[in-house]
Amino acid sequence: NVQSPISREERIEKLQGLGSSRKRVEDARFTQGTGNYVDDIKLPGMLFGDFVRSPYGHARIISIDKEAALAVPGVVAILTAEDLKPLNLHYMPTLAGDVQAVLADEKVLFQNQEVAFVVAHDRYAAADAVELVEVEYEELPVINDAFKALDDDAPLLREDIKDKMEGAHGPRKHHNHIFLWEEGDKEGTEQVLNNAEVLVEEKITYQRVHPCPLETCGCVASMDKINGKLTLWGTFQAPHAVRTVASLITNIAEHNIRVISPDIGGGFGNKVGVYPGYICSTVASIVTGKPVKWVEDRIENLTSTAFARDYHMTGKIAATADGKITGLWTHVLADHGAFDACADPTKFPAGFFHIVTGSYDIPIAYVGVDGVYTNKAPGGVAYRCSFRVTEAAYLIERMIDVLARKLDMDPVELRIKNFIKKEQFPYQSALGWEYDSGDYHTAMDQATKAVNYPALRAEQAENRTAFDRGETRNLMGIGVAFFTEIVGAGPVKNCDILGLGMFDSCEIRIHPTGSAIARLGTISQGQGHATTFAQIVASEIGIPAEDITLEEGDTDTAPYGLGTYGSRSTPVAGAATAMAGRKIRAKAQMIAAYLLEVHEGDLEWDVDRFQIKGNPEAHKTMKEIAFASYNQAIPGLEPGLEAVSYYDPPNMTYPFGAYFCVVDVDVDTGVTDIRKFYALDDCGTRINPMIIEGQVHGGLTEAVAIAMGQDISYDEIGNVKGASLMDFYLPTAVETPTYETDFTVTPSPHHPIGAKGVGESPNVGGVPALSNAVNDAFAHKGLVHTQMPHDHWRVWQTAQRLGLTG
Ligand code: PCD
Repeated sequence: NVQSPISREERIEKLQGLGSSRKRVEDARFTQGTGNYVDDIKLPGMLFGDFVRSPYGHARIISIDKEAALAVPGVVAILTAEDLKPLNLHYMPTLAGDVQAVLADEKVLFQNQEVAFVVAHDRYAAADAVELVEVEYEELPVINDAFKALDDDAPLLREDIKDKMEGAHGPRKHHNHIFLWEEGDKEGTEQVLNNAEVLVEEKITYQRVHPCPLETCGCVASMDKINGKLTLWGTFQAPHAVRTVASLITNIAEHNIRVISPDIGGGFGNKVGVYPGYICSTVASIVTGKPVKWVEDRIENLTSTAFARDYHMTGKIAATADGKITGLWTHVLADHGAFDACADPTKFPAGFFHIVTGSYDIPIAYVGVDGVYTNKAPGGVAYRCSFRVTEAAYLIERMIDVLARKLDMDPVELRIKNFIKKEQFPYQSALGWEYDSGDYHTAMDQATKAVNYPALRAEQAENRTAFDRGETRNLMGIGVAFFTEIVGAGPVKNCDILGLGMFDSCEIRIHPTGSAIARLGTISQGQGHATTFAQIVASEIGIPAEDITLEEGDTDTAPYGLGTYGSRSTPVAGAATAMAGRKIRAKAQMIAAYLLEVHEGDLEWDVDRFQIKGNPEAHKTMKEIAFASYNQAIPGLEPGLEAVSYYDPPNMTYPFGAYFCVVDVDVDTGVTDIRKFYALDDCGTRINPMIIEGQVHGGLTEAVAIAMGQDISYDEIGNVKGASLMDFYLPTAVETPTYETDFTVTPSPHHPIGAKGVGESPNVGGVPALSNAVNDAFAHKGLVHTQMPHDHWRVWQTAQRLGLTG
């Protein structure tokens, strides 16, 4: 062996492994318009599908007349529930154990519900024909207020299950009731509340919002009748699960179905569920023998595919007079819309809402969640949060501020006083979670110093005096939030979706010349997996990241995995990647031992090679080992160098963060300027700091969107408001504030490289930080809580209610 020409530092640098801000490899194609999205797929003879949708929120379908529509040149077929019935496909199972109408059967239950599917030679003919399908409706009374859904005289929404008083999650107590889900110690908590020195109670609503990926949902279904194979390209965040579900509901053998998620233009939870468009396109392809494409427009996306939140929460906190929290009681009235299509692990109909004790050491707690049906679109996805964590974080972080006001205590001080301490980890929460790791005091300390918190409060005091003297019309608000996320679903023993355990996978193949391909069960939607997961492989096996191709999303080639949502890719598939890398390294060590004629135990790993302990000159690089594995007959070893790992995480990971936000509210206009936003995130070991920063910026911008404006509401006759980007708030660069990011590193003790998820954290922490800031602006004027979104109109109304407007 010759002396290595480059230094050890240079060798590390060359790998671009863990911790390197490697540039995103996918951006060359994204920024130059050569991405391959679903709508870019064009197949010979391809047909186009489009939906006839209900204009009513609740109505009986009297008749459907297709005649005029069928006469439009280019129209091939029109499907209705009647056509799907013989195939038993007019209803499909939802992820939450309910069923959802694929095409409305006798009744429509929300505005823009799918009623008929027109298939034509081009998009235009399909759209023309949609206009000509004549549906006669008889309007029925609408319920869009979750609080009225369980009234005795509330109209019956779900006729299809009216006699089914046992739902997927236990007994239903009313015809519009879905489930009651409870966790914790109800009686014990109530006792603590009854004896509390201090008690606060607040009703806090997290409004209905909608993830708004730039690319809407869509698919192309292509049934090849000759070989019996169905190929389904689509905007799927969980391609393998889609394949299994498609097989179960169509009875096409699973090996005859190939699901491909091509490039995806943002997911944010919107692309987890199964939508009628996928089923209708598949049926239409089977019927016509042609490929069929269906792609939603923006209004269809905002009004019919999965919504998020719509949680009406009540929180009660018991505390001692000096601010030690002694108990937390919560109830949620969860509005699930017309069908329960929430995307949560099967055993958790309210997702991970029971992380609601947050970052605090609360000895006793109770959660009760009642799910109800209303005349709204189905869904209930984790819009940039891990299964209802953002609702939980919002509730506890607002309630802590409410308690701070009651005690006349500083909200930062109150948080610090109740934090789980470093030495308490792993920490068992009152609601059953085991927090893997955390160091909250250090993070809060770093954050308060970074923003100079005392100076901000002093400035605010001056601002308030000036306001009262009439010298300014702006009120300064300071918002703090300290959140704990729970990501990486998750242990197969308690997390599954439709019976599929939530493990994930990675397969790595090293080629003879020392480059590699890695395939994962996850699917990037913009997160940059091709960049970051190659970095994990690089650090584990010593091959430069640029020599590793990363592939996801094709069920014919990728190992089975449960997909990308709930910030699970890094905690689960990222762990599988490290483990697969370690299997390869173990075999490489045997090969190196053979080549160097020593015992395996005499070797040590160093960056990109095995070297003889105490004699680093004698070594074999991974590149040399890779070639040898294909070139030499090594006694006792199979040729080749590859490995696969299916990883079932022992626990979830618990990233956390300290966020500060400063706003200036103009009381005469309600215009709220986000003057400062500081975000400290701890996601354990950081794979790519640049990507993390991008993830934090993106998540914070979605937090601004939600806290400051997004709202999917309905009027009393069932019309959905916020159905287009004219009404639904999507911040542009103009409204987006400047963010300061920061970090601490508390590695996950059970993850092979210590990494936790980060993609969702900024949304989980960002929303309460913003809302707390707006509420804080008015705190000295007697405001305890005002509902989101804090758009100009609502903020102005608050100012007016408090008598502050001119
Ligand atoms: N990372 C790093 N480090 C660490 C962590 C992480 O570096 N420590 C990175 C990774 O690798 C990636 C990212 O970062 O790349 C992220 O990650 P995560 O956290 O693990 O996550 P994922 O799984 O991958 O993903 C998911 C998420 C979610 S969930 C959401 S909503 C969103 C986020 O992601 N989405 C999106 N982000 C994003 N971005 C973009 N661009 N796009 C999109 O769509 Mo859900 O549940 O679905 O609601």
